[in-house]
Amino acid sequence: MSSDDLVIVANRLPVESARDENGNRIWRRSPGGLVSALEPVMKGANASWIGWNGSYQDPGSEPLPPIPETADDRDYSIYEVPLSRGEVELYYDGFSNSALWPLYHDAIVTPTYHRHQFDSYRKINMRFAEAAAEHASPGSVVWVQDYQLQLVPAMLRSLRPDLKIGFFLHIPFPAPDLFMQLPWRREIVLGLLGADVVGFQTAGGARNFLDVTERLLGLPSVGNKVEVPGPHGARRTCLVDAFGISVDSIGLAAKANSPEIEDRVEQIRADLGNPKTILLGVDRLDYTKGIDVRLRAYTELLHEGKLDPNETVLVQVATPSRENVDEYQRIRDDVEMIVSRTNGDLGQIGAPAIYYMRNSLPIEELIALYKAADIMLVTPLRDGMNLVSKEYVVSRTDDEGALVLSEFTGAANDLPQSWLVNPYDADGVKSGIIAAAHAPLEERKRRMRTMRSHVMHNDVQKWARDFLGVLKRQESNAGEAEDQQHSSEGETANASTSTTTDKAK
Ligand code: GDG
Repeated sequence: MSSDDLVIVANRLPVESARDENGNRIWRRSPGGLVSALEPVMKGANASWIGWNGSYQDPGSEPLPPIPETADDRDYSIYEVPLSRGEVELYYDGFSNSALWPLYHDAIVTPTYHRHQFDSYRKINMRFAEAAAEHASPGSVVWVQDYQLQLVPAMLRSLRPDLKIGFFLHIPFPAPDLFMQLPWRREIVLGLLGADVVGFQTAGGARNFLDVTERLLGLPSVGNKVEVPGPHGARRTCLVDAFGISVDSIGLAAKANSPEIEDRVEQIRADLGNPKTILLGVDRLDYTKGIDVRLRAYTELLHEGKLDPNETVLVQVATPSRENVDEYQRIRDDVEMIVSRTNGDLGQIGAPAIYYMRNSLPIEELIALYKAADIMLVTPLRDGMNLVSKEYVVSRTDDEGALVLSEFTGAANDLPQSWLVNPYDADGVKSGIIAAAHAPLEERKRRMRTMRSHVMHNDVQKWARDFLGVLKRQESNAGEAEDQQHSSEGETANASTSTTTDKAK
């Protein structure tokens, strides 16, 4: 078994299983920003990626072909963490997406807390920590990603005190009063504090985390550092900061400038009937994204005659997501009811008011849609960052287009030249859309140029380099194993500290 100097630990692997045109199982690169973000920093490093391959591994389930050692331009190793259907239900659909996801998004829907789901979360986090402990070479850097794996840093430190451990949370960290709902709040905070650097999308998230650290554990911060007590009176430092994620700006802009995409933009506009104004939404079909908010605002504007249905269309791409979780079925029903009502009331033969696609499209098609859209609608009720807004901006190499953006996204900090709206204020969203639609071309261009320049200079590769740079500079905490037997109120961490240390290299 090889040992690696940079280990990425994420719920999902950078490859996913699919079928080719002959129906054969193949592995292909997963879509999404994290892979593009991390591949450049993994190149040249002795690197590996640890995660779940997205398929249930139960006795009797269809065996998948082994993931090839190398594929395309990949030059890092991949290690799979197997999960059964039952484990995915408890750890992923359950605790991660029915407790943590809604809680961390301002409890837009009510989080549900079940002990057996948290037990599974703890068990699976240990499985990931053990895999990382097994594959990391002595003194190497391990970067743990996102809310599904918040216990991994402390577990991994107890298994491998020699490692430099970083953690990045892709979703918001909630206000302290909300976080305090979580029955296992102490265990989660202690889990994160096992890292040398804990990164958040925004300064607000970092502040919230430092607040709960003080409230729950009585550990004050000095600047952005917390002194964490270890075993035998030892102390180590955990650095907490904001590192706003971004997109592969150069790669996306290059695609946006390709002649194939230019042709596709023309064709899309023609297929939509060459309307004066195309509005666009692109989101996972998730209740945090405010898809219903923008559809309602648009429908009202059509009914009120503030937008002309003969000159305007809205295209909404809604990528299927987490369909085993009840609340996702509910938001799908809500969205589809609005679409069908609006089209029933206002659509004409060959000219619906809303084009709705519940589909995952190739990235090239998304870029063509971004370039075809006069107004991009990004209206989440809460979003850690929101990459769609940044993808739109870097795709607009013509400097045209207008972005209507929710204040409650991390991206709002980076893109203040957008038309910022409060998604809870229906009239405010409508005014934002109208202001963007009526803004003079020069003003739109000025705003877009500034935003594009910002995202071009602050791309995802910079995000990864910045985080890893801070992690590598962080004073060495090596050699101080964390006591893993933390007890939270009513719950005891039963993470084993001994079973796998012999596997560590
Ligand atoms: C989480 C946080 C944070 C969407 N539909 C298709 C497709 N996508 C791609 C987009 C974009 C990505 O998925 C979505 O990223 P977002 O940032 O908008 O939202 P989440 O999925 O909720 O991401 C978020 C992010 O992590 C990164 O830290 O910004 O706050 O919630 O890249 O383009 N891609 C393709 N076809 C689709 O149909 N190819």
